[in-house]
Formats: sequence, C-alpha cells, structure tokens
Amino acid sequence: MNKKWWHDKVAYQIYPKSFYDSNGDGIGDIPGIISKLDYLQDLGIDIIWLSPCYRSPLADQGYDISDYYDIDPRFGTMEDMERLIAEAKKRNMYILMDLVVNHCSDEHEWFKKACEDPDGKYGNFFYLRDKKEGELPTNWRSYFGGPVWEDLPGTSKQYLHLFHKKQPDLNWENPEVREEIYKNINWWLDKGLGGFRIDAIINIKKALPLRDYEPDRVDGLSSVHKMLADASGVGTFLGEMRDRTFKKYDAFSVGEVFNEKEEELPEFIGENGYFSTMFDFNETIFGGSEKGWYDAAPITPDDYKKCCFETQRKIGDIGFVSNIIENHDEPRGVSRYIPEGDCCPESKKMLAALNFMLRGLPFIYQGQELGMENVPFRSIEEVDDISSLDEYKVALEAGCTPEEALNAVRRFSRDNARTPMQWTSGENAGFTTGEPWLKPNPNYTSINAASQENDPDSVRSFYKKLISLRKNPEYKETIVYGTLEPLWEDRHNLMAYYRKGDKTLLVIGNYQRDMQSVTLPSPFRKILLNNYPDMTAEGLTVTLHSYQILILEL
Ligand code: TEU
Ligand code: CA
Repeated sequence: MNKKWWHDKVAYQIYPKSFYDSNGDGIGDIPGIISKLDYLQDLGIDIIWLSPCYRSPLADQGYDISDYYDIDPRFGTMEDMERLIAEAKKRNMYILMDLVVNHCSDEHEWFKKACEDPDGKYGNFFYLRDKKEGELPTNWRSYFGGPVWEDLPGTSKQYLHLFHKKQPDLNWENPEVREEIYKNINWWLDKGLGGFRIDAIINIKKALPLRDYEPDRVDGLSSVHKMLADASGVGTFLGEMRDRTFKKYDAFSVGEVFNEKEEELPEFIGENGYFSTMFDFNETIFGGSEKGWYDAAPITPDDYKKCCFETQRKIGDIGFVSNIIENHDEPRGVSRYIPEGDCCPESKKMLAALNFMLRGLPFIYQGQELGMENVPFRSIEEVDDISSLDEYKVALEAGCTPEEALNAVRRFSRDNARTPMQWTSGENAGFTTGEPWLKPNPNYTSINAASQENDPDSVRSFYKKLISLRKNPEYKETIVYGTLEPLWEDRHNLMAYYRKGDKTLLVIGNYQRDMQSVTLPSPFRKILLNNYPDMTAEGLTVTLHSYQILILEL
C-alpha cells in the first residue's frame, strides 16, 4: 500500500453549533473553536472535520447551504475561518470542511433564479417536473418524511428533495452544476484546507428515467434506497470530481457512503479511489428497519463484534476505512453499544480501545473522548432535530403510544450527539454564558472536560493514551498498517484481535459485566494498555475483570 500523509493521523469531528460559544449568543462559533485548538492538540488530534458552517438558514443545521462562498454570521466571518486554518496549521493540524453538494438550500440564489425562470439556465440546476393534479412525479419518501416532491414557488412545476423540502437536490447530470461545484471546492482548497468530508454523496446519482418503486409503508411511498440501488454510474461523477479537485491538491477526502457494493470498494477507496477513505457504518445501520426507528433491533456485543470484523474483512488491504463510534447523526456510542445499565468509565474505555485499534483512520466525535452519553429527553418538546420529529410522528402513526414513540427518539435521536460539549461543571456546561440553543445533558456536572483533563484515570486520559500509542514510533507501523486478525471469534461477549506488522499486538476486550478467562496463544512481552490498574494472569491464563480491555505485545 502506498503511504499517504494522512494514514497515521487521528481525526476529530466538531459540530460547530454545539462546540464552544465565544460571544454568549448560545450558538457555538469559529472563534470558539480557535480557542479550543490547544485542547485538541493536547489530546493528540491532527485532523479536524467541521460540520457545515457556510451561510445557511439552518433548516437542517447547516446541511442546507445558501452560499458556498460565505460563512454564516452565527458561526463567524470568513476572516475567522482563515484564522482557524492558519492557527491549525501552526499546530500541524488540518481542517476539513463538510462538502454538501447533493443539495443546496432553497434560499440559494440558484434556486431563487430557478423559481423566477424554471425553463431557463437555473431550472436545469435542479430536478423539476410539471405539476399534475393529484399525482406526484414519483412515489419516493424523503429521508425526513413525506414525499420528495414540493411545489416550486410561483410556477406550475415541482422540485425534487431527497432530504428536507428546504434542501432541493442539485442536478449532477448538468455539467454546469458540476463545474460550479468543482470551482467552489478548489476555491476552498486554495485557502489551505486539508480536504473535505463528503456529505450524502451516493444520492447524487438518480436512477433515470425517474420512476415509481414498490411502496413499503402505509403512506404508499417507497424508500429512496430502492431508487439508489437501481441507479448506476455514480462513479463517473465521483472520478471526475476527484480529478478536477482533490487529486491536484493531494487533499484528504472522506466519503459518507452508504450501501456501496462490495465489488466497487477498490474504485471507492483503492489506490486512486474516488475518496481517500470512507466511513464504516456497518455498526450504525445494524438492526435498522424499513418501518422506522421504533422498529429497530438493539445491537448486542456479539453483533457489534461481527459488524466490525465484517468490515475489516471486506476492506482487507484494499484501502483505509474510517472508524467511528458516533457522529452528529447518531446516538452516543457508549449508550448504544454498551449493554443497558453498564455504562461506566471502564466499559467506555473498552469500547474506545476496541474501535480505535481497528485498522483504519480513527475519528472521534466531540465529547466522545469524555464518554458523553445519550440525553434523557423527558418530552418530545425537548427535541429539535427534524429527523427525530419525523420518526416520532412515524412511530405514533404506526400505533405506538407516545411513550413508546419517545423511547424510539431517546434511543436514536440525532440530538443525543448535538447537545453542547460538556466543558465544565459550571452553568450550561461551560459551553455558553448565554442561553444555549439546545439544553446540555444534565449529567454535565459529573461528565465534563475540566474534571477529566488532570485525572490520569479519566476516559479522556485513556483516549490520550490510545492516541499516543498509535503515534508511538515503536508501534506506529503495526497499528497503522498491520493486518487485523480476529481471535476467539465465537466466544460470547468477548472481542479480540491481533494487529500484526513488525510487532504482534493482541487486543482483548471482555465485553460483559462478569469476569471471563482466556488462554493466551503465547506469552506476552508487555502490557501496552489496560483500563484497570492490574491484570490477573496465571501462566497463559488471563482472567479479565468486568469490561476489562488489554492491549498486549506478544
Ligand atoms: O446524512 C445523510 C444520511 O443519509 C443520514 O445519515 C441521515 O442524516 C439520517 O438518515 C437522518 O436521520 C447527511 C448528514 O450527515 C446529515 O446531518 C444531513 O441531515 C444529511 O446528510 C443531509 O445533508
Ligand atoms: Ca456564538
């Protein structure tokens, strides 16, 4: 495998609105991020992905962009953004922006011009169809609920939106649209960005001609996934985008790719792939149901292990996958992947190490390093996220009681990850001096950065140790490039694997409350990491404590 500048790095995702508010308006901002760069550097972070902070009506929290060349005033100014890039550079850090180009905002000037003259140049920037009374162009259900078609204001046409109605889909079939997008990407790369995280990118290719699919819910609509499975040729767009933009800059790109076909992996992330890497969502989609969140199956430790190993096998040495425990669209990983009632510093550290030591690029989502947990929402009024509000409605319509519907939201709400970063035990978790746009998780009094930074046994300190292990010159080669081989794969509630390179490492996690013994295949030389002060061993037999994780050098 040809080595790339980003292979041995550690990445961190910031959700700007909830990271740190520098001016007391209750909304996190870029100057706030700049003031926390030292915190991130201390942790060992090299690459920072910012969720969108372009000009936006924030209908989907910035994933609806009205000006790709501007920063939303709520997040700061272009000067702030340039300063962030420069300050990061001083610390040998790279900034990634979020590339949201499947759709723009209905407040973007392209869309406004399309409304004024739907048959003109900008009409062809979108998917427009003539409106027919009592009939929609297709029966697809948008990701956020309801049909994907909406009346184009002031015209006799309708436009397509796979996401919210304030997120009209851009017509990638139109070369002028693609030119505009590449121009913008290069404009940002010229400013010194390290690259991009690429949003919802599989959606850019629609199956043409547009047609209906089998309905899958009582609303008579069909999931967008059916259409996407039927679409082919996205690679032509992705390859063109790579060649016209990222490649020229040796920029880093990480794709938000769902449902790629296994045989296409080399095209996506192999040598000269469309992207540098893409996220592994195998764990996050596990148990998902076509019916909605209320019907989703929980994931057990054995399932979690299976999902991780499945991805590792699939990718092999084709390329580099990006590993996550959570992101801004998912519940907190510790609440999801640790059996109920067992969330504690030990189990959080175990999960961290199991994920972090996988082959690939580790991404940490803000607050994950503190072990931040899901939010105990008391009512749906406390939820802001459009996706959660839709799923609540879907659950009620399917016959759930309000409590059952709220439970589904508690389990999966995107707001679980969007509450303010917990900096201190002070008011509003130290996130803002004003009124926060979303209430902090009440557990900030016990889970916060200030109390963990100087505690050698904190979850944050454990993350720091994991990061320094990955960067330790003695083990780096093995951890970054070594192969991954599962061990004792059929053992219940145990996840173990080798990392083999110039060293042989063994990661063993006791994924349960009860103790459990294993017999090592050979004696170990050194304990590289342990979430307990001790390790119980007799000869080759090791008895692991509740949720104990060991990284051993054999
Ligand atoms: O997400 C794309 C996506 O397909 C899902 O993860 C989606 O957010 C989820 O099904 C809703 O519960 C990306 C962004 O990460 C997400 O925040 C945006 O809302 C979405 O694209 C639209 O830009
Ligand atoms: Ca602010």
